[in-house]
Amino acid sequence: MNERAAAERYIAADPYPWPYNGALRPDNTTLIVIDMQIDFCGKGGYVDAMGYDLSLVRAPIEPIRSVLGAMRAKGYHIIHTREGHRRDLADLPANKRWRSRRIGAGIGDPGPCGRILVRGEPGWEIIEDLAPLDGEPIIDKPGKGSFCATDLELILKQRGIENIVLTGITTDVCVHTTMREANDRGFECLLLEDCCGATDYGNHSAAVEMIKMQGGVFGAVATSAALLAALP
Ligand code: C5J
Repeated sequence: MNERAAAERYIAADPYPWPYNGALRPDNTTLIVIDMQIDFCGKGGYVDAMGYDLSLVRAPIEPIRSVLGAMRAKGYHIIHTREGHRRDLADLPANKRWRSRRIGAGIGDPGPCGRILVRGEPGWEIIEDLAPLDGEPIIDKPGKGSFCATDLELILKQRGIENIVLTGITTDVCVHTTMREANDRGFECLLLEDCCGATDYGNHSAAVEMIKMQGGVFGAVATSAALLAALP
């Protein structure tokens, strides 16, 4: 085995072993935990107010906890995101507010966990089980994608990150939008399917499947077990 081959490391993934070039290292790889907030998976939050089954969006909590623990222990970068709006709602598009009110979960309106999806409110907080540690960047985003109107790309570039492991909720909305944004910027992306969840199981499955088309059009898909097995 030559030196280069010896240094290569891959995670068993579909449709190709990830990352494409075998350059999986703590210094160039980040885990991103997307929107694991009370509003998206807690009782009385935004998703609950819309009437969706919370068990689907809570299913990834334990798998994410395992991956987070392992990647922290190995010194990988860890980044968290939160979806939410300024308290004066200056960054809330009128159509987003209108649609949310139409389904009975008006963004900015009062609910059991405070004003829905508003920064600083109890429902906007990341759940305790997955609380960020000091030094782990938290990206506050007004939209679905983590790159839109945030400093995420600058932080990734400053840290020399090439590979992104995506986890969080919801698979078909914020996780997928972030994966697409990252992929278009040249980042090598992996989605951990059991570490994601959606408000509808069919949408979760479809979102996972579409990543694998065209040879991995947005990157690759693996399980938390495959990632844990690949960490040295
Ligand atoms: C949604 C998200 N579904 N975090 N946000 O509105 O996926």
